[in-house]
Amino acid sequence: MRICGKKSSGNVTLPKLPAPQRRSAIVPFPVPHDDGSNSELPINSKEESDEDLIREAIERNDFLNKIISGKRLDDVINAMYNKEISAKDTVIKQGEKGSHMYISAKGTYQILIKNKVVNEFSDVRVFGELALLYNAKRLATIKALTPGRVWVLDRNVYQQITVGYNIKKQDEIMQFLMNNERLKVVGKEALQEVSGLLKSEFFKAGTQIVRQGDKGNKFYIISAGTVTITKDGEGVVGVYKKGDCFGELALLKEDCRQATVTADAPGVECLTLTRKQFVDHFGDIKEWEYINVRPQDSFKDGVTEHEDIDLRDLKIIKTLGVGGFGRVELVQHKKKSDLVFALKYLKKIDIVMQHQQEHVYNEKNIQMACKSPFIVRLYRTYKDNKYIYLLMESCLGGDLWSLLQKQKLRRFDEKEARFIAACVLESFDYLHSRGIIYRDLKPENLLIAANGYIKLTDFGFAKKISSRGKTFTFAGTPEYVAPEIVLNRGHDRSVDYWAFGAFIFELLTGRTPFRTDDSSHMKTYNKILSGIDNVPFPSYVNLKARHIVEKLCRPVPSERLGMQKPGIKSIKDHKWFLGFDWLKFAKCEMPSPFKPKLKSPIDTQYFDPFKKDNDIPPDELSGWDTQF
Ligand code: ISQ
Repeated sequence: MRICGKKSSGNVTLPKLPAPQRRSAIVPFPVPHDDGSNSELPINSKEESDEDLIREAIERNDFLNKIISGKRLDDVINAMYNKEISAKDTVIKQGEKGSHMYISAKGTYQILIKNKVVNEFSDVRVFGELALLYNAKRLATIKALTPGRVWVLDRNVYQQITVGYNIKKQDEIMQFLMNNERLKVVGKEALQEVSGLLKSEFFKAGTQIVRQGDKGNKFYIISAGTVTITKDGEGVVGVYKKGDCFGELALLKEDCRQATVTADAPGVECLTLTRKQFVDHFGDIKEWEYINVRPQDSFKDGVTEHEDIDLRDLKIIKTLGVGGFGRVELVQHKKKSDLVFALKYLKKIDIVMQHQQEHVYNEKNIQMACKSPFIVRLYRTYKDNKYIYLLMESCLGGDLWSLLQKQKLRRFDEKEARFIAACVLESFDYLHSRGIIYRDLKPENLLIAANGYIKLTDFGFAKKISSRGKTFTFAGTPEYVAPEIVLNRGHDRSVDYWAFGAFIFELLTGRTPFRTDDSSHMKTYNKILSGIDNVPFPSYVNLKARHIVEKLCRPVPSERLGMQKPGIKSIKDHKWFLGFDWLKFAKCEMPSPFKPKLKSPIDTQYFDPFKKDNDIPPDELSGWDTQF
């Protein structure tokens, strides 16, 4: 296969990968301090040589050196504690869920997979680091051969460090902006968007950051250090310190700088925003008051359909799918045979054991409120002692994942890919305009309806974004997660645009750009952090397609296509969609290339057969599900 990369093009063979399997999402775990509350960070004092050992081990680790640096590295070093290990101790056990990362400081350790020794080490190294991101199962056992010593970091502490740091940083920037007389008139919401656009820049002592008389196109906030302000003929007229801003007029118009601003020793760090970035995001405004953030649509409280259907009115026809917590059955009304639904049922005990109550409520509340031809309808829910049930619209054309596997070249042609991408974009438009992010885009979560249009389902990770505008829980399927999720920086709707870029790439090539063969997903996360510019594109992917993928998978969330002033319209207007009739499409009047050939309303030919589930879960009676 011919591949062309950014810097080189030529004959490159893609590495062979294992047979495709439906991909599971990471089950999100509640993040402490998501609300910004910040308890004291633990400090475990240690010798300087121990600090150096930890620092070097983290800096040598390919993944950790991307996610922990600067002040956070100091906090991590301070927080790590010492644990003595006896010979034969098991430090981590394969299959168990881990919540600690380790650094070996002394001793010899064996690595075992399925009880077989596969390797041995006595050097200083990091192990178990995936546990910092989420509740991952250990992929190997690490057992001490000799007495030893390890340094330990708890996930909760790591999350406290990263989330706390990011929230504190965001709050500090907001303070800077709100304290500015000119800026504060636009209100908190708009300034929150401004804060997301800022970049950090360092200026050496003596640098003239702006020069009197020059044309200005950048705005600055001092985040560390001081600057001296001078004016021709007047000399020094002031000194600005941390939190002070200059050049804000440059965001509204091409302005002549009124003074010269010079960095004082030992240098100054500023948060900056160019006029172009500002205009891309907010449009060309003339006065500060006119910065407006997009108003959110509200969910319409329409008539609830099928509210009167009782569980006992339904009979099971066939299993359509089996997932993490339960199954989906095709069901038919016993008396009114034209009423056919998909009934998803989830084991309550599993939901409680994995702390997923909030996510199941999100699924119910969000999906039930959605009425869009691009989203699977959820009509009502039921509960009993063992299960939660969701009564949904049936989509009997199968899922997009199966359809992708069945394609001759295991990929869609451009016209087909555009049709599918347009369906997803309409569903995102609907959700985002109501303040909801989806967070788990992948072909496995898309179903083909009888009219051949694609619909989004599985709202377990969907979330209404809080007024802070960001959420911190690790959520999503590894190949699709955006870098800010891996970095724990907090995320917003821009993660859906990143995933959308990866998804278009997958439709056109049969694989996501960040996929690797690593079952722990560490290599995938490394590839995500390395960015789309390091991903080779097959030569059959044309330049327009490549361009839209690269614009969606930008590392800086606010720079992704869809995050600027016109919002999602700028994706619809991208040249890859040139000539696409969005109006006809939105009315479902465009013929679909995927219309299934269904023989009856209960034809399940597009679904694989599944074995019966003979496991009867125990009752779960804690009462968390009163609102179901
Ligand atoms: C609707 N129709 C068919 C299959 C389904 C699977 C999950 C959710 C909804 C569904």
